[in-house]
Amino acid sequence: MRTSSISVSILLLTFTGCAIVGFSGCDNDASTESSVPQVPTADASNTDGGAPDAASSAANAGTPGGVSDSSGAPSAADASRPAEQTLLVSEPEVDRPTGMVWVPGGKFKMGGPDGFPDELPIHEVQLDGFWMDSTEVTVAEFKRFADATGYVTVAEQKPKREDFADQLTPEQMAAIPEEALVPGSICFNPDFDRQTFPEGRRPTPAEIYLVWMYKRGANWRHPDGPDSGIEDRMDQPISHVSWSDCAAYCEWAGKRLPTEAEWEYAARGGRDQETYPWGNEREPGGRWMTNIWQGEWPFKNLNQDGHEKTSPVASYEANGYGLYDMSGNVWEWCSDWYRPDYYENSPTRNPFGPVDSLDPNEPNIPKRIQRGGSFMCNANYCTGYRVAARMKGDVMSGTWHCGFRAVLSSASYEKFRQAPGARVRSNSAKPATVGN
Ligand SMILES: [Ca+2]
Ligand SMILES: [Ca+2]
Repeated sequence: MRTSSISVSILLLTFTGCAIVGFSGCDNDASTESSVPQVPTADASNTDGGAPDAASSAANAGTPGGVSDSSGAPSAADASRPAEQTLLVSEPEVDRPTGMVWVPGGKFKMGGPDGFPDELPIHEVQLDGFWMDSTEVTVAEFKRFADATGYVTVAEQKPKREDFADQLTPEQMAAIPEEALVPGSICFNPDFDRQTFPEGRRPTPAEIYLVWMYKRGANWRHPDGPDSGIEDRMDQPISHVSWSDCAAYCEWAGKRLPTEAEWEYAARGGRDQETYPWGNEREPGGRWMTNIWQGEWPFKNLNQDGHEKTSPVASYEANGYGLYDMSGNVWEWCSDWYRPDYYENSPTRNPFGPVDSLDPNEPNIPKRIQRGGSFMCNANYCTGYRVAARMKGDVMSGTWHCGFRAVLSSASYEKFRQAPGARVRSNSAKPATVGN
């Protein structure tokens, strides 16, 4: 059952030609930062290197907007290491979860100087080590989950008029045309009006709507619409999944979504304040290192990297931690709520994000963090493929260019082993054991 709006603005724009509130497919607007009020978080006083209190950390991953909480967000167990303990660096001596790599604990400088205002201030973060999926979750892996559980994603369900109650007035809700209330998801609109879309300057958030459309029948089984399928995409990343869809997968797999800090730390691959997972040069030696958009977005995709849409995961080199596609291919959901001012208040150790969400462009829509950019990102607009770049999305909306990968804390290893979808490496010579 839907519990919140799905991409209400794109849906209404598609069916009525009128957008009421916005969508954040790729709208990181640098001009919004100065108007953001400075609201302290529950962990604002915890900037001395101590671990956040477990209870408050769990609460920090809380759920405004009526979105059900689940394993998408870190649990109290994940934050149970007291401040006086040294950071967990080395991988525990247990059977490694299948498809995951160990990201050793440590400290790093989070944020970057060359992007948007919400990437500042650069601040030190200390993290305990964790396992992370080496690739984005694939269509095949998500299908294994859906086949085992019968799970139905948000995009596969018919929206109801009352789903929009938090974002629209009663009059606006009543004006939604019946034909708009069909299952679907957000896709690129190749027929956008090229005469009205700006060239040579950054489009406004409202203008960005023009290049997206709510496509009926689009979902993870039909990524480009009802006439498309997944038979030839099993090794490609899942897309059209909402945050809650990802959380449901994580619950089944015994994992959780990464915090934003974990995601950026992992993406950096051990490099200090470099722009990309592989260094500072986007195309070293003229070689494309990731699946993004070449040419001027959204007019012309020159397709120089060989992939116009999603590419099979691990088509490009891994970073220093053995992680693939941390830049490009699809955006990846994180557990944190989005606030542009969070870095001013972030605790130092194992930050779990703010207690609530605020996108100044769309303050009524609860949004979670997305990271890493996608095949739709390019140099003349969002540059979301930089490791410091931040994005946010309506928690109940999937899109054709956002997926996810999961992580696992050492403290949750025993719970993981008991999860119905858990898998550990099959080549282990050791008997199955659980963490200490
Ligand atoms: Ca590409
Ligand atoms: Ca990615």
